[in-house]
Amino acid sequence: MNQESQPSFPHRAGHGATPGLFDATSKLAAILIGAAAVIAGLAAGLRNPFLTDAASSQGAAIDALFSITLGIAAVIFVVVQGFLLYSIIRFGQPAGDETDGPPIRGNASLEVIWTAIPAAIVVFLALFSYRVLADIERPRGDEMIVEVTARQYAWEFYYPTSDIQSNELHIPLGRQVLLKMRSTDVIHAFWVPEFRIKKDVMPDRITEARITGVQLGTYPVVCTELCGAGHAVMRSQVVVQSDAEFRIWTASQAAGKLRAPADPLAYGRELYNRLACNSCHALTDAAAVGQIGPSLDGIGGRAGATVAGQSAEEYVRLAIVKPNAYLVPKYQPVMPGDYGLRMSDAELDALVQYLLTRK
Ligand code: HEC
Ligand SMILES: [Cu+2]
Repeated sequence: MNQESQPSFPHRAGHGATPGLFDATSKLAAILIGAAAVIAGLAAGLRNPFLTDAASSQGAAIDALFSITLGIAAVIFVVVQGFLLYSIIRFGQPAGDETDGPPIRGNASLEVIWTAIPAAIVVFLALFSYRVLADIERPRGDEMIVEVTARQYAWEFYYPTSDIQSNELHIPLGRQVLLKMRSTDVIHAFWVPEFRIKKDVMPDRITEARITGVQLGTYPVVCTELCGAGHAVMRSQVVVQSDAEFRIWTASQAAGKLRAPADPLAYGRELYNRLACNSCHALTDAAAVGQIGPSLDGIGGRAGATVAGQSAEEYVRLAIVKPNAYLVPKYQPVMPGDYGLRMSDAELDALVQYLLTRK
């Protein structure tokens, strides 16, 4: 053993050996950096923008699993790093010491311990995960079914019991909802970050997810499977409402639906007001007083004579679905251009026929 040989660190050559492995300044710097990292970590952990409070009961169970896993990982991290740090300080090789360490041939009890503890942790986490999964997938008594259709690039929610179709998901607080999901084209994925629920939506099978909103509010529904050019805008929202609010919403949706027109006149009148034609067009029969567009009293009588070559029916239909194709003189082109998309063909027919009766 040659204790007088050159230090093994080339950059120290010629400066003589520094006593100890670290000098006081680098020790202080290491401690400060470590302390700052711990404080930043705590701050980020307490105000984690990626993990807001879970708004579903399933989310709470998943968060509990996540916290336990994170907690175990944190303990292991601290213990391992602690031993590492202790070893560096306690057994670090002094500068200039080039002797060999003592020969070690393994340590049976140590190896048993560091095999047994992780094995126990893995088994515990597997059992815990299984329990959480079984719990969040267990049907409660009176779950409400919502059929979810994903298509490039929109979500659609259908309530079979009330025969309601909506592009927003509304659910009553505290009631379990079973989502039966299907795609009409490619693979999408249903995700509500605040609910912690993420599930693929496939074209060839129905996938299911259960959600129970436990916090009133509106949360984003996100498609989280790259599904094409419009993937980023494939979003909707889920509204968790009180029972009463949910019933009002259901009633308003049901009222807005196409009903078998018992009385075509009454039906046309209802469509006229529901589609907000009344806000712009006066019409005595519908008690409408709007002033932005021309009054539609007598439209059935004059429509055939407005544009050469267009029958009364053609004119009225076109005036609704393509309002700017012909502008009534002295009026601004402000009539919405999307009525053709907002109405079913049957609704459009009924509305046109109704207006034609106004002579
Ligand atoms: C935001 C206001 C607005 C709404 C809502 C609106 N319209 Fe109009 N509409 C107009 C204006 C302004 C005109 C005249 C300019 C033009 O021809 O586009 C017009 C023109 C028309 C005409 C031609 C009238 C004529 O005298 O030749 C018809 C028919 C018509 N609208 C029907 C409807 C129906 C049916 C609805 C509901 C489904 C509706 N409009 C909703 C503003 C509106
Ligand atoms: Cu998608």
